Amino acid sequence: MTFEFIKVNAQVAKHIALVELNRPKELNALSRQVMLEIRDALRALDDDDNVRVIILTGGLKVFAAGADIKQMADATAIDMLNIDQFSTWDQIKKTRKPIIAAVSGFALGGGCELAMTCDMIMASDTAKFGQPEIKIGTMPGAGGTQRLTRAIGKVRAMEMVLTGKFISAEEALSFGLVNRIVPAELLLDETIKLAGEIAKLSPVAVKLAKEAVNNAFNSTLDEGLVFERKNFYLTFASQDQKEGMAAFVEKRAPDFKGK
Ligand code: DAK
Repeated sequence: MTFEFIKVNAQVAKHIALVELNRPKELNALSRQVMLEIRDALRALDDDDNVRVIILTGGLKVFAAGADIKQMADATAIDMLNIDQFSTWDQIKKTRKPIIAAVSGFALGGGCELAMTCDMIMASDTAKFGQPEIKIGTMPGAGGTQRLTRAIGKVRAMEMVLTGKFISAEEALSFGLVNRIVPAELLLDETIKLAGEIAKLSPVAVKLAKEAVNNAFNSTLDEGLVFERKNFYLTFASQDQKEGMAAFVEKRAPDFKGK
């Protein structure tokens, strides 16, 4: 897969794909083209049976400084409506395999929203998160008011969204926005390690479990429990469940095939 503004390595490690934003001069600003490329890459990787986990990163200097302000500056509301960028963002949410964001440097505006749309966030010690749209006369438009609030709670989200202030990696960790902090030079290795733990497991169970966790945001507890139960039953239709339990009983390592 070759793109202009992202680099894709479908096997950066066994069953692990890496998608790296590559628009350094603009601090990885998320232009329409960048978002379309991310959409296309994720679609292809979701369909690739050799890939079990996807890592999304901006490299060590910056994750992404937000949507491309220069591209948006003169747009009308109807331009925004007609461009319908949300369908590209929705693809990220629709990806069935786990996506781990590896964030170093700024993750601002759409960049913070992009990281939050992923399933987990690994942060380097230089990571900075923010929703600064308010400072340029607008507000978050790709989930910032919703996902951030769910992740860190109302008063903290309110302060970030209403003032535009950035938070450090340490604050992000203590607020529950990121999984962990690692030194910048170890970010990719540590993220691959986390991805590797998941990639060893049953891809069927992983997909169903991801879907069930995400469903917690869209349902009441009782609805979520029913959804979870159905996905749990479904794992028993997989060869992977038979293999996993047989391997436990036979005291050997399981060999999951994703069937
Ligand atoms: N867009 C375009 N260019 C950007 C950019 C951005 N978001 N951020 C930085 N750049 C460009 C700068 O213009 C500069 O370009 P040149 O002047 O060299 O041509 C270059 O990157 C380097 O930036 P700086 O010189 O400013 O670098 P500094 O280290 O001094 O400052 C900074 C770094 C990240 C603090 C600063 O660049 C900054 O404040 N950037 C803007 C951050 C921001 O406000 N982000 C939120 C943008 S609004 C939607 C989905 C999502 C969104 C909206 C709609 N739909 C689905 C419809 C999201 C909206 C946003 O994210």
